[in-house]
Amino acid sequence: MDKKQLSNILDEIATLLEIKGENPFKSRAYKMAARTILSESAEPKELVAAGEIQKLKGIGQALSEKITTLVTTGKLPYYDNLKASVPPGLIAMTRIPGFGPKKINKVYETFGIQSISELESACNENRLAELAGFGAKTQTKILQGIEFLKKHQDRHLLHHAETAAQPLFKAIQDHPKVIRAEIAGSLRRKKETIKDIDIVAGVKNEDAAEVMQFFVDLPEVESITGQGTTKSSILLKHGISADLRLMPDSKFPYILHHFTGSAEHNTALRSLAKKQGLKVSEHGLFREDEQLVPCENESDIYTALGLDYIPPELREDTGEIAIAAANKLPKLVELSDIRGILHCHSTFSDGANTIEEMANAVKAMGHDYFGLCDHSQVAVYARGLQPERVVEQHALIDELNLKFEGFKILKGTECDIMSDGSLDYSDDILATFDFVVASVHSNLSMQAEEATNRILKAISNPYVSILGHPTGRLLLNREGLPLDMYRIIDVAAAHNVAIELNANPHRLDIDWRYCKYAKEQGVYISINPDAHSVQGLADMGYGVGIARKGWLEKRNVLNTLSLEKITQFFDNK
Ligand code: DGT
Ligand code: CA
Ligand code: ZN
Repeated sequence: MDKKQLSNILDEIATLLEIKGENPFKSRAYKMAARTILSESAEPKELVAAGEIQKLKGIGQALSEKITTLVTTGKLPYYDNLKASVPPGLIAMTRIPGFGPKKINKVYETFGIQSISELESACNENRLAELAGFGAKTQTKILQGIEFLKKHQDRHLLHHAETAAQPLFKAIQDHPKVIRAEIAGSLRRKKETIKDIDIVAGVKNEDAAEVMQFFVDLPEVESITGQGTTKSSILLKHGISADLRLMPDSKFPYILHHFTGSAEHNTALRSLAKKQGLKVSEHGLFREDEQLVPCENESDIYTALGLDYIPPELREDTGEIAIAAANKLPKLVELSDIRGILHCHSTFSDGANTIEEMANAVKAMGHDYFGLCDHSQVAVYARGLQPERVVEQHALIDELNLKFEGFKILKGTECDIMSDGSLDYSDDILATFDFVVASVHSNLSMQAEEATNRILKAISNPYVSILGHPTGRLLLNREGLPLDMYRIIDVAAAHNVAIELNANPHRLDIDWRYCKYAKEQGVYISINPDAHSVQGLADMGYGVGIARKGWLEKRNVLNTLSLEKITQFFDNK
Protein backbone atom coordinates (compact mmCIF):
# COMPACT_ATOMS: atom_id res chain seq x y z
CA MET A 1 0.00 0.00 0.00
CA ASP A 2 1.54 3.28 -1.09
CA LYS A 3 1.04 6.60 0.65
CA LYS A 4 -1.65 7.71 -1.78
CA GLN A 5 -3.77 4.62 -1.17
CA LEU A 6 -3.25 4.85 2.57
CA SER A 7 -4.11 8.51 2.61
CA ASN A 8 -7.29 7.86 0.59
CA ILE A 9 -8.45 5.25 3.09
CA LEU A 10 -7.78 7.57 6.04
CA ASP A 11 -9.76 10.29 4.28
CA GLU A 12 -12.59 7.87 3.65
CA ILE A 13 -12.64 6.88 7.34
CA ALA A 14 -12.90 10.58 8.24
CA THR A 15 -15.87 10.96 5.89
CA LEU A 16 -17.59 7.83 7.22
CA LEU A 17 -17.18 9.06 10.80
CA GLU A 18 -18.70 12.40 9.84
CA ILE A 19 -21.64 10.73 8.10
CA LYS A 20 -22.23 8.75 11.28
CA GLY A 21 -22.16 11.99 13.26
CA GLU A 22 -19.31 10.90 15.52
CA ASN A 23 -17.08 13.23 17.49
CA PRO A 24 -15.67 15.79 15.02
CA PHE A 25 -12.22 15.63 16.65
CA LYS A 26 -11.97 12.01 15.69
CA SER A 27 -12.67 12.56 12.00
CA ARG A 28 -10.39 15.60 11.96
CA ALA A 29 -7.57 13.44 13.30
CA TYR A 30 -7.99 11.03 10.37
CA LYS A 31 -8.08 13.88 7.88
CA MET A 32 -4.88 15.34 9.30
CA ALA A 33 -3.19 11.96 9.31
CA ALA A 34 -4.14 11.52 5.64
CA ARG A 35 -2.37 14.77 4.78
CA THR A 36 0.65 14.05 6.95
CA ILE A 37 1.19 10.66 5.30
CA LEU A 38 1.00 12.27 1.87
CA SER A 39 3.55 14.94 2.72
CA GLU A 40 6.14 12.48 4.06
CA SER A 41 8.88 11.70 1.58
CA ALA A 42 9.17 8.11 2.84
CA GLU A 43 6.60 5.47 1.89
CA PRO A 44 4.36 4.14 4.73
CA LYS A 45 6.02 0.74 4.56
CA GLU A 46 9.40 2.30 5.36
CA LEU A 47 7.92 4.41 8.15
CA VAL A 48 6.32 1.36 9.74
CA ALA A 49 9.52 -0.66 9.46
CA ALA A 50 11.49 2.14 11.10
CA GLY A 51 8.86 2.56 13.84
CA GLU A 52 8.40 6.18 12.77
CA ILE A 53 4.62 6.29 12.29
CA GLN A 54 3.82 7.29 15.84
CA LYS A 55 6.39 10.07 15.74
CA LEU A 56 4.50 11.84 12.96
CA LYS A 57 2.62 15.03 13.74
CA GLY A 58 -0.90 14.38 15.05
CA ILE A 59 -0.70 10.58 14.94
CA GLY A 60 -1.30 9.04 18.34
CA GLN A 61 -1.03 5.45 19.47
CA ALA A 62 -4.48 4.23 18.36
CA LEU A 63 -4.13 5.71 14.90
CA SER A 64 -0.58 4.48 14.54
CA GLU A 65 -1.70 0.93 15.33
CA LYS A 66 -4.45 1.09 12.72
CA ILE A 67 -2.05 2.45 10.11
CA THR A 68 0.45 -0.29 10.91
CA THR A 69 -2.23 -2.97 10.47
CA LEU A 70 -3.34 -1.44 7.17
CA VAL A 71 0.18 -1.16 5.81
CA THR A 72 1.35 -4.60 6.88
CA THR A 73 -1.80 -6.64 6.11
CA GLY A 74 -3.51 -4.44 3.48
CA LYS A 75 -6.69 -4.69 5.57
CA LEU A 76 -8.21 -3.06 8.61
CA PRO A 77 -11.23 -4.66 10.35
CA TYR A 78 -12.13 -1.29 11.91
CA TYR A 79 -12.42 0.24 8.42
CA ASP A 80 -14.39 -2.70 7.01
CA ASN A 81 -16.85 -2.63 9.92
CA LEU A 82 -17.23 1.12 9.66
CA LYS A 83 -17.99 0.87 5.95
CA ALA A 84 -20.48 -1.91 6.53
CA SER A 85 -22.26 0.15 9.19
CA VAL A 86 -23.07 3.04 6.82
CA PRO A 87 -25.87 2.53 4.24
CA PRO A 88 -24.26 2.56 0.76
CA GLY A 89 -26.74 5.20 -0.42
CA LEU A 90 -25.29 7.65 2.10
CA ILE A 91 -21.78 7.07 0.79
CA ALA A 92 -23.09 7.63 -2.76
CA MET A 93 -24.44 11.02 -1.62
CA THR A 94 -20.90 12.28 -1.00
CA ARG A 95 -20.63 12.55 -4.79
CA ILE A 96 -23.30 15.26 -4.90
CA PRO A 97 -21.41 18.54 -5.36
CA GLY A 98 -21.73 20.81 -2.35
CA PHE A 99 -23.38 18.14 -0.21
CA GLY A 100 -20.97 17.09 2.51
CA PRO A 101 -20.99 14.35 5.16
CA LYS A 102 -22.44 16.62 7.88
CA LYS A 103 -25.51 17.39 5.78
CA ILE A 104 -25.83 13.73 4.83
CA ASN A 105 -25.90 12.85 8.52
CA LYS A 106 -28.55 15.49 9.17
CA VAL A 107 -31.02 14.31 6.48
CA TYR A 108 -30.46 10.71 7.51
CA GLU A 109 -31.00 11.39 11.21
CA THR A 110 -34.00 13.68 10.65
CA PHE A 111 -35.88 12.03 7.80
CA GLY A 112 -34.25 8.62 7.46
CA ILE A 113 -33.23 9.52 3.89
CA GLN A 114 -30.93 6.75 2.64
CA SER A 115 -30.48 7.27 -1.09
CA ILE A 116 -30.01 9.98 -3.69
CA SER A 117 -33.48 9.41 -5.14
CA GLU A 118 -35.09 9.75 -1.69
CA LEU A 119 -33.11 12.95 -1.21
CA GLU A 120 -34.31 14.26 -4.56
CA SER A 121 -37.96 13.55 -3.68
CA ALA A 122 -37.56 15.25 -0.29
CA CYS A 123 -36.21 18.38 -2.02
CA ASN A 124 -39.01 18.35 -4.56
CA GLU A 125 -41.51 18.11 -1.71
CA ASN A 126 -39.82 21.12 -0.10
CA ARG A 127 -39.07 19.17 3.07
CA LEU A 128 -35.48 20.34 3.47
CA ALA A 129 -36.26 24.05 3.32
CA GLU A 130 -37.37 24.10 6.95
CA LEU A 131 -34.48 22.09 8.30
CA ALA A 132 -32.03 24.03 10.51
CA GLY A 133 -28.85 24.85 8.61
CA PHE A 134 -30.47 24.14 5.23
CA GLY A 135 -33.06 26.56 3.77
CA ALA A 136 -34.63 26.98 0.34
CA LYS A 137 -31.34 28.02 -1.25
CA THR A 138 -29.50 24.91 -0.05
CA GLN A 139 -32.39 22.79 -1.25
CA THR A 140 -32.14 24.26 -4.76
CA LYS A 141 -28.37 23.72 -4.69
CA ILE A 142 -28.83 20.06 -3.75
CA LEU A 143 -31.24 19.57 -6.65
CA GLN A 144 -28.75 21.23 -9.02
CA GLY A 145 -26.02 18.98 -7.61
CA ILE A 146 -28.11 15.86 -8.26
CA GLU A 147 -28.79 17.03 -11.84
CA PHE A 148 -25.06 17.62 -12.35
CA LEU A 149 -24.26 14.18 -10.99
CA LYS A 150 -26.78 12.51 -13.33
CA LYS A 151 -25.26 14.32 -16.29
CA HIS A 152 -21.68 13.34 -15.48
CA GLN A 153 -21.92 10.10 -13.55
CA ASP A 154 -20.75 7.95 -16.41
CA ARG A 155 -17.53 9.93 -16.83
CA HIS A 156 -14.22 9.84 -14.94
CA LEU A 157 -11.36 12.27 -14.42
CA LEU A 158 -8.36 11.80 -16.70
CA HIS A 159 -5.97 10.89 -13.91
CA HIS A 160 -8.34 8.32 -12.41
CA ALA A 161 -8.82 6.68 -15.81
CA GLU A 162 -5.09 6.75 -16.42
CA THR A 163 -4.30 5.18 -13.05
CA ALA A 164 -6.86 2.46 -13.75
CA ALA A 165 -5.64 1.88 -17.33
CA GLN A 166 -1.89 1.65 -16.76
CA PRO A 167 -1.60 -1.75 -15.01
CA LEU A 168 -4.12 -3.21 -17.44
CA PHE A 169 -2.29 -1.92 -20.48
CA LYS A 170 1.06 -3.03 -19.13
CA ALA A 171 -0.26 -6.57 -18.54
CA ILE A 172 -1.58 -6.79 -22.11
CA GLN A 173 1.54 -5.27 -23.62
CA ASP A 174 3.78 -7.69 -21.72
CA HIS A 175 1.75 -10.76 -22.65
CA PRO A 176 4.03 -13.01 -24.77
CA LYS A 177 1.34 -13.55 -27.43
CA VAL A 178 0.70 -9.82 -27.92
CA ILE A 179 2.67 -8.34 -30.84
CA ARG A 180 1.83 -4.69 -30.20
CA ALA A 181 -0.68 -2.85 -28.06
CA GLU A 182 -1.72 0.71 -27.44
CA ILE A 183 -4.21 2.67 -25.35
CA ALA A 184 -6.75 4.26 -27.71
CA GLY A 185 -9.94 6.34 -27.22
CA SER A 186 -10.30 9.57 -25.30
CA LEU A 187 -7.47 8.54 -22.98
CA ARG A 188 -5.01 8.60 -25.87
CA ARG A 189 -6.44 11.92 -27.00
CA LYS A 190 -5.90 13.25 -23.43
CA LYS A 191 -9.45 14.38 -22.93
CA GLU A 192 -10.13 15.95 -19.51
CA THR A 193 -12.79 13.35 -18.72
CA ILE A 194 -13.11 9.77 -19.89
CA LYS A 195 -16.13 7.51 -20.28
CA ASP A 196 -14.23 4.25 -20.70
CA ILE A 197 -10.78 2.85 -21.40
CA ASP A 198 -10.07 1.48 -24.90
CA ILE A 199 -7.11 -0.83 -25.50
CA VAL A 200 -6.23 -2.31 -28.89
CA ALA A 201 -3.71 -5.04 -29.64
CA GLY A 202 -2.31 -7.01 -32.54
CA VAL A 203 -2.10 -10.82 -32.13
CA LYS A 204 -2.03 -13.95 -34.27
CA ASN A 205 -5.55 -15.23 -34.96
CA GLU A 206 -4.97 -18.45 -33.08
CA ASP A 207 -3.83 -16.58 -29.93
CA ALA A 208 -6.83 -14.25 -29.63
CA ALA A 209 -8.93 -16.45 -27.34
CA GLU A 210 -6.03 -17.01 -24.95
CA VAL A 211 -5.22 -13.27 -24.72
CA MET A 212 -8.88 -12.43 -24.14
CA GLN A 213 -9.10 -14.99 -21.34
CA PHE A 214 -5.99 -13.47 -19.78
CA PHE A 215 -7.60 -10.01 -19.99
CA VAL A 216 -10.87 -10.92 -18.28
CA ASP A 217 -8.97 -12.86 -15.59
CA LEU A 218 -6.79 -9.90 -14.58
CA PRO A 219 -6.89 -9.17 -10.83
CA GLU A 220 -8.18 -5.62 -11.44
CA VAL A 221 -11.41 -6.96 -12.96
CA GLU A 222 -14.61 -6.63 -10.94
CA SER A 223 -16.97 -8.16 -13.51
CA ILE A 224 -17.06 -9.23 -17.17
CA THR A 225 -19.66 -7.47 -19.32
CA GLY A 226 -18.78 -9.14 -22.61
CA GLN A 227 -16.28 -11.70 -23.89
CA GLY A 228 -15.45 -12.55 -27.49
CA THR A 229 -12.34 -13.11 -29.60
CA THR A 230 -12.24 -9.62 -31.16
CA LYS A 231 -13.77 -7.60 -28.31
CA SER A 232 -14.19 -8.03 -24.57
CA SER A 233 -15.51 -5.58 -22.00
CA ILE A 234 -14.91 -5.51 -18.28
CA LEU A 235 -15.76 -3.37 -15.30
CA LEU A 236 -12.70 -2.58 -13.19
CA LYS A 237 -12.62 -2.45 -9.42
CA HIS A 238 -11.94 1.28 -9.87
CA GLY A 239 -15.50 1.57 -11.22
CA ILE A 240 -14.35 2.27 -14.78
CA SER A 241 -15.16 0.07 -17.80
CA ALA A 242 -12.51 -1.07 -20.26
CA ASP A 243 -12.69 -2.61 -23.73
CA LEU A 244 -9.97 -4.70 -25.34
CA ARG A 245 -10.00 -5.18 -29.11
CA LEU A 246 -7.83 -7.76 -30.81
CA MET A 247 -6.94 -8.03 -34.50
CA PRO A 248 -4.30 -9.79 -36.58
CA ASP A 249 -1.24 -7.57 -36.37
CA SER A 250 -1.51 -6.48 -40.03
CA LYS A 251 -4.81 -4.76 -39.08
CA PHE A 252 -3.38 -3.08 -35.98
CA PRO A 253 -2.86 0.40 -37.51
CA TYR A 254 -6.47 0.57 -38.69
CA ILE A 255 -8.03 -0.44 -35.36
CA LEU A 256 -5.67 1.80 -33.45
CA HIS A 257 -6.66 4.69 -35.65
CA HIS A 258 -10.37 3.94 -35.61
CA PHE A 259 -10.67 3.43 -31.87
CA THR A 260 -8.53 6.45 -31.05
CA GLY A 261 -11.23 8.62 -32.59
CA SER A 262 -12.69 11.01 -32.02
CA ALA A 263 -15.84 9.86 -33.78
CA GLU A 264 -16.03 13.37 -35.28
CA HIS A 265 -12.44 13.18 -36.55
CA ASN A 266 -13.15 9.76 -38.07
CA THR A 267 -16.27 11.04 -39.81
CA ALA A 268 -14.42 14.01 -41.28
CA LEU A 269 -11.59 11.76 -42.41
CA ARG A 270 -14.03 9.36 -44.01
CA SER A 271 -15.54 12.10 -46.17
CA LEU A 272 -12.06 13.26 -47.21
CA ALA A 273 -11.19 9.66 -48.16
CA LYS A 274 -14.42 9.33 -50.15
CA LYS A 275 -13.45 12.33 -52.30
CA GLN A 276 -10.21 10.51 -53.10
CA GLY A 277 -12.01 7.28 -53.99
CA LEU A 278 -10.90 5.63 -50.73
CA LYS A 279 -12.78 4.05 -47.84
CA VAL A 280 -11.46 4.11 -44.28
CA SER A 281 -12.85 2.17 -41.30
CA GLU A 282 -11.77 -0.11 -38.47
CA HIS A 283 -11.40 -2.85 -41.10
CA GLY A 284 -8.81 -1.00 -43.12
CA LEU A 285 -8.15 1.58 -45.80
CA PHE A 286 -9.55 0.40 -49.14
CA ARG A 287 -9.45 1.50 -52.76
CA GLU A 288 -12.63 1.54 -54.88
CA ASP A 289 -11.76 -1.97 -56.17
CA GLU A 290 -11.82 -3.17 -52.51
CA GLN A 291 -8.03 -3.55 -52.53
CA LEU A 292 -6.47 -2.87 -49.10
CA VAL A 293 -3.94 -0.02 -49.00
CA PRO A 294 -1.18 -1.57 -46.90
CA CYS A 295 -0.21 0.49 -43.85
CA GLU A 296 2.40 -0.47 -41.29
CA ASN A 297 1.45 2.21 -38.81
CA GLU A 298 -0.98 5.07 -38.30
CA SER A 299 1.32 7.50 -40.02
CA ASP A 300 0.97 5.50 -43.27
CA ILE A 301 -2.81 5.93 -43.13
CA TYR A 302 -2.49 9.70 -42.99
CA THR A 303 0.16 9.68 -45.73
CA ALA A 304 -2.13 7.62 -48.00
CA LEU A 305 -4.78 10.33 -47.55
CA GLY A 306 -2.31 13.10 -48.38
CA LEU A 307 -2.04 14.31 -44.81
CA ASP A 308 0.73 14.93 -42.31
CA TYR A 309 0.55 12.74 -39.22
CA ILE A 310 -2.01 14.22 -36.82
CA PRO A 311 -1.12 13.71 -33.13
CA PRO A 312 -3.98 12.05 -31.17
CA GLU A 313 -4.56 15.13 -28.99
CA LEU A 314 -5.60 17.13 -32.07
CA ARG A 315 -8.09 14.60 -33.41
CA GLU A 316 -11.25 16.45 -32.39
CA ASP A 317 -12.35 17.78 -35.80
CA THR A 318 -11.51 21.38 -34.99
CA GLY A 319 -9.72 22.07 -38.27
CA GLU A 320 -6.81 19.66 -37.93
CA ILE A 321 -7.49 17.82 -41.20
CA ALA A 322 -7.34 20.93 -43.41
CA ILE A 323 -4.19 22.11 -41.61
CA ALA A 324 -2.57 18.68 -42.01
CA ALA A 325 -3.40 18.76 -45.73
CA ALA A 326 -1.60 22.12 -45.97
CA ASN A 327 1.44 20.73 -44.08
CA LYS A 328 0.93 23.38 -41.44
CA LEU A 329 0.33 21.40 -38.26
CA PRO A 330 1.79 23.03 -35.15
CA LYS A 331 4.79 21.48 -33.42
CA LEU A 332 3.04 20.86 -30.10
CA VAL A 333 4.62 21.76 -26.76
CA GLU A 334 6.27 18.93 -24.82
CA LEU A 335 6.96 18.39 -21.14
CA SER A 336 10.69 18.74 -21.84
CA ASP A 337 10.11 22.30 -23.15
CA ILE A 338 9.14 23.49 -19.66
CA ARG A 339 11.84 25.60 -17.98
CA GLY A 340 10.20 26.47 -14.67
CA ILE A 341 7.22 25.88 -12.41
CA LEU A 342 4.90 28.63 -11.24
CA HIS A 343 1.93 28.75 -8.88
CA CYS A 344 2.65 26.31 -6.07
CA HIS A 345 1.82 26.46 -2.38
CA SER A 346 3.93 25.85 0.73
CA THR A 347 3.36 25.33 4.45
CA PHE A 348 3.07 29.13 4.71
CA SER A 349 -0.52 28.69 3.46
CA ASP A 350 -2.21 25.35 2.76
CA GLY A 351 0.66 23.36 1.25
CA ALA A 352 2.12 20.22 2.81
CA ASN A 353 5.82 20.93 2.06
CA THR A 354 8.10 23.82 3.00
CA ILE A 355 9.31 26.37 0.45
CA GLU A 356 12.75 24.78 0.54
CA GLU A 357 11.38 21.26 -0.05
CA MET A 358 9.26 22.48 -2.95
CA ALA A 359 12.12 24.48 -4.49
CA ASN A 360 14.53 21.56 -4.18
CA ALA A 361 12.04 19.25 -5.86
CA VAL A 362 11.54 21.70 -8.73
CA LYS A 363 15.29 22.11 -9.09
CA ALA A 364 15.71 18.32 -9.12
CA MET A 365 13.30 18.20 -12.07
CA GLY A 366 15.94 20.18 -13.96
CA HIS A 367 14.11 23.50 -13.94
CA ASP A 368 15.55 27.01 -13.69
CA TYR A 369 12.97 28.70 -11.51
CA PHE A 370 10.20 28.10 -9.02
CA GLY A 371 7.41 30.64 -8.56
CA LEU A 372 5.84 30.27 -5.12
CA CYS A 373 2.26 31.54 -4.86
CA ASP A 374 0.71 31.07 -1.45
CA HIS A 375 -2.85 32.24 -0.82
CA SER A 376 -3.74 35.83 0.05
CA GLN A 377 -5.27 37.08 3.31
CA VAL A 378 -8.99 36.62 2.58
CA ALA A 379 -8.45 32.87 2.06
CA VAL A 380 -8.60 32.18 5.80
CA TYR A 381 -9.62 28.55 5.21
CA ALA A 382 -6.28 28.08 3.42
CA ARG A 383 -4.24 30.10 5.95
CA GLY A 384 -3.86 32.95 3.47
CA LEU A 385 -0.96 35.30 4.23
CA GLN A 386 -1.46 38.53 6.15
CA PRO A 387 0.87 41.33 4.97
CA GLU A 388 3.37 40.68 7.82
CA ARG A 389 3.63 37.04 6.75
CA VAL A 390 4.34 38.16 3.19
CA VAL A 391 7.28 40.22 4.45
CA GLU A 392 8.50 37.25 6.48
CA GLN A 393 8.16 34.93 3.48
CA HIS A 394 10.09 37.28 1.21
CA ALA A 395 12.95 37.48 3.70
CA LEU A 396 13.09 33.69 3.80
CA ILE A 397 13.07 33.44 -0.01
CA ASP A 398 15.94 35.95 -0.22
CA GLU A 399 17.89 33.81 2.22
CA LEU A 400 17.16 30.57 0.33
CA ASN A 401 18.09 32.15 -2.98
CA LEU A 402 21.60 32.83 -1.69
CA LYS A 403 22.15 29.06 -1.63
CA PHE A 404 21.14 28.39 -5.24
CA GLU A 405 23.21 28.72 -8.33
CA GLY A 406 21.50 28.90 -11.74
CA PHE A 407 18.15 28.55 -10.03
CA LYS A 408 15.84 31.07 -8.45
CA ILE A 409 12.74 31.15 -6.30
CA LEU A 410 10.41 33.84 -7.60
CA LYS A 411 8.17 35.66 -5.14
CA GLY A 412 4.61 35.20 -6.28
CA THR A 413 1.17 35.22 -4.73
CA GLU A 414 -2.14 33.65 -5.61
CA CYS A 415 -4.14 36.72 -4.84
CA ASP A 416 -7.89 36.32 -4.49
CA ILE A 417 -10.18 38.17 -6.86
CA MET A 418 -12.96 39.62 -4.73
CA SER A 419 -16.61 39.59 -5.85
CA ASP A 420 -16.32 43.09 -7.32
CA GLY A 421 -13.13 42.28 -9.23
CA SER A 422 -10.81 44.11 -6.87
CA LEU A 423 -7.79 42.28 -5.46
CA ASP A 424 -7.22 41.03 -1.94
CA TYR A 425 -3.96 42.98 -1.43
CA SER A 426 -3.43 46.71 -1.92
CA ASP A 427 -1.23 47.81 -4.82
CA ASP A 428 1.69 48.65 -2.52
CA ILE A 429 1.75 45.06 -1.26
CA LEU A 430 1.27 43.63 -4.75
CA ALA A 431 4.28 45.68 -5.85
CA THR A 432 6.55 43.70 -3.50
CA PHE A 433 6.01 40.43 -5.44
CA ASP A 434 7.94 39.36 -8.55
CA PHE A 435 4.64 38.31 -10.11
CA VAL A 436 0.96 38.07 -9.21
CA VAL A 437 -1.45 35.26 -10.07
CA ALA A 438 -5.03 36.46 -9.56
CA SER A 439 -7.70 33.77 -9.02
CA VAL A 440 -11.31 33.36 -7.94
CA HIS A 441 -12.13 31.04 -5.05
CA SER A 442 -15.43 32.37 -3.73
CA ASN A 443 -18.84 33.47 -4.97
CA LEU A 444 -18.74 31.28 -8.07
CA SER A 445 -22.47 31.29 -8.81
CA MET A 446 -22.58 34.65 -10.62
CA GLN A 447 -24.31 35.34 -13.94
CA ALA A 448 -22.18 35.55 -17.07
CA GLU A 449 -22.05 39.34 -17.50
CA GLU A 450 -21.21 40.11 -13.87
CA ALA A 451 -18.71 37.25 -13.68
CA THR A 452 -16.93 38.33 -16.87
CA ASN A 453 -16.70 41.93 -15.67
CA ARG A 454 -15.29 40.72 -12.37
CA ILE A 455 -12.42 38.96 -14.17
CA LEU A 456 -11.89 41.82 -16.64
CA LYS A 457 -11.49 44.26 -13.76
CA ALA A 458 -9.00 41.99 -12.03
CA ILE A 459 -6.77 41.52 -15.07
CA SER A 460 -6.81 45.24 -15.70
CA ASN A 461 -4.91 45.75 -12.44
CA PRO A 462 -1.36 46.56 -13.61
CA TYR A 463 0.23 44.20 -11.06
CA VAL A 464 -1.54 41.08 -12.31
CA SER A 465 0.70 38.99 -14.56
CA ILE A 466 -1.31 35.75 -14.71
CA LEU A 467 -5.02 35.00 -14.47
CA GLY A 468 -5.22 31.79 -12.38
CA HIS A 469 -7.75 28.97 -13.07
CA PRO A 470 -10.18 31.39 -14.77
CA THR A 471 -13.56 29.77 -14.10
CA GLY A 472 -12.74 28.09 -10.78
CA ARG A 473 -14.43 24.93 -12.07
CA LEU A 474 -13.90 21.50 -10.55
CA LEU A 475 -14.37 18.88 -13.25
CA LEU A 476 -17.39 16.60 -12.71
CA ASN A 477 -18.07 18.54 -9.54
CA ARG A 478 -18.81 22.23 -10.09
CA GLU A 479 -19.21 24.32 -13.23
CA GLY A 480 -17.36 27.44 -12.09
CA LEU A 481 -18.02 30.93 -13.43
CA PRO A 482 -19.92 31.14 -16.75
CA LEU A 483 -17.36 33.43 -18.42
CA ASP A 484 -17.21 35.01 -21.85
CA MET A 485 -13.72 33.64 -22.36
CA TYR A 486 -13.20 35.31 -25.75
CA ARG A 487 -13.66 38.77 -24.22
CA ILE A 488 -11.32 37.84 -21.40
CA ILE A 489 -8.66 36.67 -23.84
CA ASP A 490 -9.03 39.92 -25.81
CA VAL A 491 -8.50 42.02 -22.68
CA ALA A 492 -5.66 39.78 -21.49
CA ALA A 493 -3.97 40.44 -24.84
CA ALA A 494 -4.44 44.19 -24.44
CA HIS A 495 -2.91 44.19 -20.93
CA ASN A 496 -0.24 41.61 -21.66
CA VAL A 497 -1.59 39.23 -19.02
CA ALA A 498 -0.93 35.50 -19.30
CA ILE A 499 -3.69 32.97 -18.63
CA GLU A 500 -3.11 29.91 -16.51
CA LEU A 501 -3.80 26.40 -17.66
CA ASN A 502 -4.14 24.89 -14.22
CA ALA A 503 -2.66 21.39 -14.53
CA ASN A 504 -4.43 19.91 -11.53
CA PRO A 505 -6.56 17.13 -13.09
CA HIS A 506 -9.59 18.32 -11.12
CA ARG A 507 -9.35 21.72 -12.80
CA LEU A 508 -7.59 21.77 -16.22
CA ASP A 509 -8.81 25.35 -16.43
CA ILE A 510 -8.52 27.33 -18.90
CA ASP A 511 -10.43 24.83 -20.99
CA TRP A 512 -8.39 23.59 -23.99
CA ARG A 513 -11.15 24.66 -26.36
CA TYR A 514 -10.13 28.30 -25.82
CA CYS A 515 -6.37 27.85 -26.11
CA LYS A 516 -6.26 28.17 -29.89
CA TYR A 517 -7.97 31.55 -29.68
CA ALA A 518 -5.56 32.70 -26.97
CA LYS A 519 -2.69 31.60 -29.19
CA GLU A 520 -4.08 33.59 -32.12
CA GLN A 521 -4.39 36.69 -29.92
CA GLY A 522 -0.81 36.32 -28.72
CA VAL A 523 -1.78 35.58 -25.11
CA TYR A 524 0.71 33.43 -23.23
CA ILE A 525 -0.66 30.35 -21.50
CA SER A 526 1.14 29.41 -18.28
CA ILE A 527 0.96 25.70 -17.42
CA ASN A 528 0.88 25.64 -13.62
CA PRO A 529 0.49 22.62 -11.33
CA ASP A 530 -1.01 24.56 -8.39
CA ALA A 531 0.88 21.95 -6.37
CA HIS A 532 0.15 21.76 -2.65
CA SER A 533 2.88 19.17 -2.12
CA VAL A 534 5.96 17.79 -3.88
CA GLN A 535 3.78 15.02 -5.37
CA GLY A 536 1.48 17.62 -6.92
CA LEU A 537 4.31 18.75 -9.22
CA ALA A 538 3.71 15.61 -11.30
CA ASP A 539 0.42 17.12 -12.48
CA MET A 540 2.44 19.12 -15.01
CA GLY A 541 2.04 16.13 -17.38
CA TYR A 542 -1.74 16.56 -17.45
CA GLY A 543 -1.34 20.27 -18.11
CA VAL A 544 0.96 19.66 -21.05
CA GLY A 545 -1.47 17.06 -22.49
CA ILE A 546 -4.31 19.60 -22.36
CA ALA A 547 -2.09 22.35 -23.80
CA ARG A 548 -1.36 20.04 -26.74
CA LYS A 549 -5.11 19.54 -27.20
CA GLY A 550 -5.31 23.33 -27.37
CA TRP A 551 -2.80 23.42 -30.28
CA LEU A 552 -0.19 25.18 -28.15
CA GLU A 553 3.45 25.28 -29.18
CA LYS A 554 6.48 25.97 -27.05
CA ARG A 555 6.44 29.66 -27.97
CA ASN A 556 2.86 30.03 -26.64
CA VAL A 557 3.66 28.73 -23.15
CA LEU A 558 4.94 31.28 -20.64
CA ASN A 559 6.96 28.89 -18.50
CA THR A 560 9.00 27.60 -21.41
CA LEU A 561 10.80 30.96 -21.20
CA SER A 562 14.24 31.13 -19.64
CA LEU A 563 14.59 32.73 -16.20
CA GLU A 564 15.89 35.89 -17.83
CA LYS A 565 13.03 36.13 -20.35
CA ILE A 566 10.27 35.39 -17.86
CA THR A 567 11.72 37.92 -15.43
CA GLN A 568 11.57 40.46 -18.25
CA PHE A 569 7.95 39.54 -18.92
CA PHE A 570 7.06 40.04 -15.26
CA ASP A 571 9.08 43.27 -14.96
CA ASN A 572 7.36 44.75 -17.99
CA LYS A 573 4.09 44.66 -16.10
P1 DGT B 1 -15.19 8.46 -24.21
O1 DGT B 1 -16.61 8.91 -24.27
O2 DGT B 1 -14.41 9.26 -23.23
O3 DGT B 1 -15.02 7.01 -24.00
O4 DGT B 1 -14.59 8.85 -25.66
P2 DGT B 1 -14.00 7.88 -26.78
O5 DGT B 1 -13.56 8.76 -27.88
O6 DGT B 1 -13.00 6.97 -26.19
O7 DGT B 1 -15.30 7.11 -27.29
P3 DGT B 1 -15.67 5.57 -27.30
O8 DGT B 1 -15.02 4.82 -26.21
O9 DGT B 1 -17.18 5.54 -27.36
O10 DGT B 1 -15.16 5.04 -28.70
C1 DGT B 1 -13.77 4.96 -28.98
C2 DGT B 1 -13.53 5.41 -30.37
O11 DGT B 1 -14.18 4.52 -31.31
C3 DGT B 1 -14.08 6.77 -30.73
O12 DGT B 1 -13.23 7.80 -30.33
C4 DGT B 1 -14.17 6.65 -32.24
C5 DGT B 1 -14.58 5.24 -32.45
N1 DGT B 1 -16.03 5.19 -32.58
C6 DGT B 1 -16.89 4.71 -31.68
N2 DGT B 1 -18.16 4.87 -32.11
C7 DGT B 1 -18.08 5.47 -33.31
C8 DGT B 1 -19.05 5.89 -34.28
O13 DGT B 1 -20.25 5.76 -34.09
N3 DGT B 1 -18.57 6.49 -35.39
C9 DGT B 1 -17.25 6.64 -35.64
N4 DGT B 1 -16.84 7.23 -36.75
N5 DGT B 1 -16.32 6.26 -34.76
C10 DGT B 1 -16.72 5.68 -33.61
CA1 CA C 1 -13.49 5.41 -24.53
ZN1 ZN D 1 -6.42 28.64 -6.52
